Amino acid sequence: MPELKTRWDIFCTVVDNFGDIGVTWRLARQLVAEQGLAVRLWVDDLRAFERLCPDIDIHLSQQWQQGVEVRQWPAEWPPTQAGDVVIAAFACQLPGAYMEAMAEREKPPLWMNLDYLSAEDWVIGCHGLPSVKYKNVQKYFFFPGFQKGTGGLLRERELLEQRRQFQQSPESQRTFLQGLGVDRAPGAQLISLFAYENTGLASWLDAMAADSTSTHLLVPEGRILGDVECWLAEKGLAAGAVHVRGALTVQVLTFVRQDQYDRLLWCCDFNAVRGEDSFVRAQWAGRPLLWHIYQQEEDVHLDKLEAFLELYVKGLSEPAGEAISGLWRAWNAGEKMTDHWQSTRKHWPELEKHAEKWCLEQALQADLATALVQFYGNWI
Ligand code: TRH
Repeated sequence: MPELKTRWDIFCTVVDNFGDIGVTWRLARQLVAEQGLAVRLWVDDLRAFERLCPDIDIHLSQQWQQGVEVRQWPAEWPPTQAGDVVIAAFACQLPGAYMEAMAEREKPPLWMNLDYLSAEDWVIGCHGLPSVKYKNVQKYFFFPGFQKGTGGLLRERELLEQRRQFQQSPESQRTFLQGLGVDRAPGAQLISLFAYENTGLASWLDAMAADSTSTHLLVPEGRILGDVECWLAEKGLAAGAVHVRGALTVQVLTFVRQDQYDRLLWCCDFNAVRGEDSFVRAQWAGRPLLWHIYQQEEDVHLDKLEAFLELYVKGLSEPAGEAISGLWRAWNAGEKMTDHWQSTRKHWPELEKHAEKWCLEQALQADLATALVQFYGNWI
């Protein structure tokens, strides 16, 4: 008799942006491809999903994508058997009828909340602890993280090897960029920009335009575009637009597929990223980065920013650490970037080496999908 696969249900409500679906889709794919599990991904907003994965048919209530059973999370919940493992992403509330189905199982499922990523120390103490209980079903906290004792980061098994091969092949990079309509100007540094609205952008663009080195800035369509338009004094920017100001070329790209976005990051010398998933992917790119953190009430996001910086600058010389921290803090406060960018540029070779080292150190931890499977293995 063939062995029955463990069945995992992942629930995702798209609060805003792409991080919720970005993380859960990546996790679901990896659990299928690398752990051989049967995964159902319940998503309440297939339109957001479609942006990351254009193969999604937004009209279907059930479809298979890369081995993952994708289910539209309907307002009217259908009778459904609960899985062996249930993941509620980012504290989303499961349908009441599904909770009943969990409680009705002969053996209750492992129920976990996959939390937001944070580098704060308290995460280590809370990772894996029991949370609330529904009838006989116990929920557990599962925290991603950068340090030992956390659930780690999402990282596909072949990711770093694929990245290494791609970065060693100028031909692959050229072909990929050409596919996006990008012709990298010789000698220009390539920078990608994915961020929320930011009042600091104009000063950063000023600095790049006035620089002695030329820069080719690639901006996938999104929330930062309004600030780019203001700076260029050009309305209605759309994919394909290219504008040159001094040493800076600004090019707008279409929002690419999630797997292509990795390649874009791997091509660039520097990546401005945001939220959660792109932030992690930029770290796996092994290149210096700038993080625009997702703003939270009472500025709690600033503690998260500081906690990450504290870890990240370890191993950097003091001036280089101060330069990159200053840049990140200014960006997240929407402040003037000019001086911070110049200081960062001064320490470029050190920051480049450090980005690769940080990536390899992080890769020593078990990846998040493996850690989840190990957690389940220890629990049964
Ligand atoms: O979209 P985000 O701002 O998502 C945020 C964060 O996750 C935040 O923590 C959360 O609270 C909030 O959503 C609700 O940034 P993030 O996490 O980087 O997600 C973006 C996803 O989009 C990521 O999976 C990469 C993907 N992407 C593409 O697929 N193509 C693209 O062209 C770009 C720019 C991104």
